[in-house]
Amino acid sequence: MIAKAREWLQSAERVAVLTGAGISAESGVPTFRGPGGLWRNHRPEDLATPEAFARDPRLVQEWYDWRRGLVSRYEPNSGHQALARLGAPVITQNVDGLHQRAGSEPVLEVHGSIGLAVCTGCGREDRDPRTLLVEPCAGCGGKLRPGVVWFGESLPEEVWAEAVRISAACEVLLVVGTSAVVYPAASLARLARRAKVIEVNPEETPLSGAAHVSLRGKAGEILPQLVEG
Ligand code: BV8
Ligand code: ZN
Repeated sequence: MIAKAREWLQSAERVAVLTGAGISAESGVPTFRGPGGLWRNHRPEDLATPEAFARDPRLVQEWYDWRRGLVSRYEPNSGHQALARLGAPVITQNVDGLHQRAGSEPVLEVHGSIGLAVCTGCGREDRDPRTLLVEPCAGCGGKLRPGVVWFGESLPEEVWAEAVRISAACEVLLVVGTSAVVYPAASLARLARRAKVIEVNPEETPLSGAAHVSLRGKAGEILPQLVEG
């Protein structure tokens, strides 16, 4: 199975990668729906929404400040590094920036970036990791929010359009570490009509049946075997 998947990756002209929280699990980042999927006693679906921010902005800002602090301490793992060596475009649902730090290029962050702070008052954007969302905007005193896509919010248009274009054009789509339940990101694998789909995940997902090869295992162990060098 791995030999066949490696052969497809080696011989394809156009490869694309789609990743989810599972690829960052071995870096220590809790996944959303796994056993460690509770983020400091909060379910992401409860706090990663505009309604939660409207209801209790400080709770949501503190939760993201806590996550931003965590993410700054994580390192890319051997799975991120193997994908950087592969050199294919990475479409990621993750907001932790680990693909970029491993050297992947381009990285399409369809759910935004937790490293970005955006002012809901004047729209000012700030990538300084020391910025605290609980502090008012330095420019206008407005409330800061994380530059991520919340549930019920639409995805960044240009990034999404590019992700759709790359998925539809690729010959091999490598899907790593996603439970494939969040839409529209999960629909990208179905958009890759002409592609051979290789899934890497320790568990079965709704995508496993449609994948041409579904490799049961951890990204940090399997990806280095798939990517030579
Ligand atoms: C939108 C950023 C509309 C924030 C996130 C009912 C049915 C279908 C859809 C919906 C529905 N009700 C609502 C919806 C839409 C909703 C949705 O899909 N909900 C789901 C929960 C049903 N989607 C939205 O709201 C999207 N927007 O639809 O807007 C619209 C349209 C037009 C105009 C206006 C509005 C926005 C979705 C984005 C939400 N933001 N994150 C933040 O991070 O705080 S989503 C969040 O979950 C993450 O970003 C992640 O992307 C996403 C999915 O999680 P995964 O990445 O897959 O991670 P998960 O923990 O689930 O799975 C981990 C996997 O890794 C597992 O399979 C595990 O086995 C595996 N794994 C574990 N260890 C390893 C491993 N794999 C490899 N190696 C390992 N070591
Ligand atoms: Zn402002």
